[in-house]
Amino acid sequence: MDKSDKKIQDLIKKEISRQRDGLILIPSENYASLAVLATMATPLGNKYSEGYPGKRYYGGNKFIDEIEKIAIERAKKLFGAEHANVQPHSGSQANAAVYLALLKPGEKILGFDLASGGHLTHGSPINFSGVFYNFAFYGLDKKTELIDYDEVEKIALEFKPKLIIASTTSYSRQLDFEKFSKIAKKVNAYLIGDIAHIAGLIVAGEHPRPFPYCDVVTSTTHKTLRGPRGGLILCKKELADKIDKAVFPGIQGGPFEHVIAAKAVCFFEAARPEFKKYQRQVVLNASAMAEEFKKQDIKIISNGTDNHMMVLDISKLSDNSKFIQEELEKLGIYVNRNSIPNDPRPPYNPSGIRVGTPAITSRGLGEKESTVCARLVAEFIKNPDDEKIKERVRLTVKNLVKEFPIYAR
Ligand code: DSN
Repeated sequence: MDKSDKKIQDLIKKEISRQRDGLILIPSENYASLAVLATMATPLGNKYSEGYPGKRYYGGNKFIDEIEKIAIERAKKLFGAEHANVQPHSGSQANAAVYLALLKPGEKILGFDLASGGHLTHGSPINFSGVFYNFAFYGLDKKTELIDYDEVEKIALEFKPKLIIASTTSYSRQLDFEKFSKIAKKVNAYLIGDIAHIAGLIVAGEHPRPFPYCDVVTSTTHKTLRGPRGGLILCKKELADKIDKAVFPGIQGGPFEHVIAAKAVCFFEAARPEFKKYQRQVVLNASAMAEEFKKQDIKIISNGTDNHMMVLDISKLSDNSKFIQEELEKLGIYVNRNSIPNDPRPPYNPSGIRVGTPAITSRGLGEKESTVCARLVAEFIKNPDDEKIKERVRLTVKNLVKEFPIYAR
């Protein structure tokens, strides 16, 4: 590696140390394997490959075609999909391509409310989705804080969307794709499963599969799937052509072939038995955390978790989730502040804290340690000025990252 750009080299080293020396509880983050990281750092990124395998607009794509074909086949097999497009640069791009493929501007989409568990690209007015399409939203039942499928059906029957989105950006319970599909069929809408968060769980059998219920599935590859930063679209055969055209030339130009190769490596790793074991542990760890938060009287939205994450409602304990997030960061614990359903507070300083277990599980922490992490976070939230608690957090983080190293020096 060229060491002449010392400024950037130093900052990269510092960032690697930060990732090594902290406990990442942000549920959308993870540690990609060294094989995935090495694949991204190859000259494959030099190549222009607009188009698809066997039909490119540039020469020299003989090997790139082979790589992309392998990535596509592995993705199809992993998720039981009829078609895969591995080119989307991110989950947001994947969603943008799906809307472009299936809708005209102004047509109707039924999305999951952002504060209840949805995503910006599911119709937020400050996102392209909310600007270009006509959205209605379903949220969570006020009492149970679960998706109420009867309510979803009621809204769908009134609104008559052309597309319905099922997703879990901050929803900690399982999605019932079959129920969503019945509703979509009743109103003659497409069903899209945005599995960006739960893709790894699905592959490992820790969450029900979206196919055959969804028409299209979008995902990222860097969250529970533990691959490179990127997006993915899977769909039924009859939609393949529309989806491919929407990705290129619809919204993207040259695909990132170095990332596509890394996606192929990630799919290879995700098909191995160790991956199944890892995902099981992710879920067990999240469940252990949830139990401890409950013991500590911290309210969890939806009263627990079935997956890798949960949102803590800290509105009775603090009016400053931003402060909690920033102070925990100083102690070596990374969480992210998050809105809660019907949040009276603004998104920049909302009433919730979102935590999850993919990253700590990648470094080997188990249920015992996850319980310890939850206890520390809970104690800190309840007593943010207590120096003794802060010191305990600092020391425990130091010991845990030493006992469970990642990206060994
Ligand atoms: N930013 C991602 C997350 O944290 O869930 C969603 O795009």
